[in-house]
Amino acid sequence: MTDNAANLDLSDPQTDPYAVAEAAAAVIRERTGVETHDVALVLGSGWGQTGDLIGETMTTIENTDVPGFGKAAVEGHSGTMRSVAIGDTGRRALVYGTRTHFYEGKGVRAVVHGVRTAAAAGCRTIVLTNGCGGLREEWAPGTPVLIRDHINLTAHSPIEGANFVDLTDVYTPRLRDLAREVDGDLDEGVYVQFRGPHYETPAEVQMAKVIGGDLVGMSTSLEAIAARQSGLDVLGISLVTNAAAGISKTPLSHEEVIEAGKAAADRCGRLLAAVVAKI
Ligand code: 8IG
Repeated sequence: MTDNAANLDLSDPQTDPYAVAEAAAAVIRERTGVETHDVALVLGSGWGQTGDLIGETMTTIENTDVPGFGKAAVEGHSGTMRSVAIGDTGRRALVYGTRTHFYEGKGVRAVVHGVRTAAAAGCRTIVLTNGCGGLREEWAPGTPVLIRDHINLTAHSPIEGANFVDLTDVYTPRLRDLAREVDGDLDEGVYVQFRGPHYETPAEVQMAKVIGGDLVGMSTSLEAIAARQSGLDVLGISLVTNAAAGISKTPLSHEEVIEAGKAAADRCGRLLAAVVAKI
């Protein structure tokens, strides 16, 4: 291995994660032939098909071909990223078919690498989607909800060193307004990120409710923090794929999550496509 290759290993504390993001962005530029991507999207559980409605896929890249990216760890996620032409706007979206979750144990740098790569590739905005548990009974499985704010219960931060990033408006108000222009029925909620990979106990779900949460999941918050540090505007949208534990009477299953995603694909796909066209 050359020194250069060793420097691109995100799990090595000596590695500069921003250098890896620059290297990843260079591969994306080379493979797509596009100098600048404008918007990045992370497609979480249940959002897999929705990327297709944004526009024409111009290039598909295997994650394993890009420095710092690994294989997909979860069934229903795909290990590729795509460069999508946004309608006929001349703008490009960088669409990640999967994400690295904190519970995979690869470290926070790996979790936020896609965000930093998006910024290095020129994106000014990132759309973070996820599948999650809902705490409000009126949110039936398959309901998309805008993330208004988050509570990060991972006890970790993607920020390194004494960098006091302001998180007053993590989820850009203007982008939430824009999403509501597209779909006036969209509710907003506070997303609580747990470490996972187990789902919460009913007591933990009640705790999330008491501290101000509306949605429980295993992603997004750490990515949103890194996005703000990189100067990206953030739109967060959760798809409630199940009622959180103890909120409904049936136990949670990964199959239920996949099914709710398929059922909601149409509404979510149209929402994403319309929002991305307006960003
Ligand atoms: I999909 O109920 C999905 N992801 N923590 N809790 C947590 N993560 C989730 C849930 C849930 N559903």
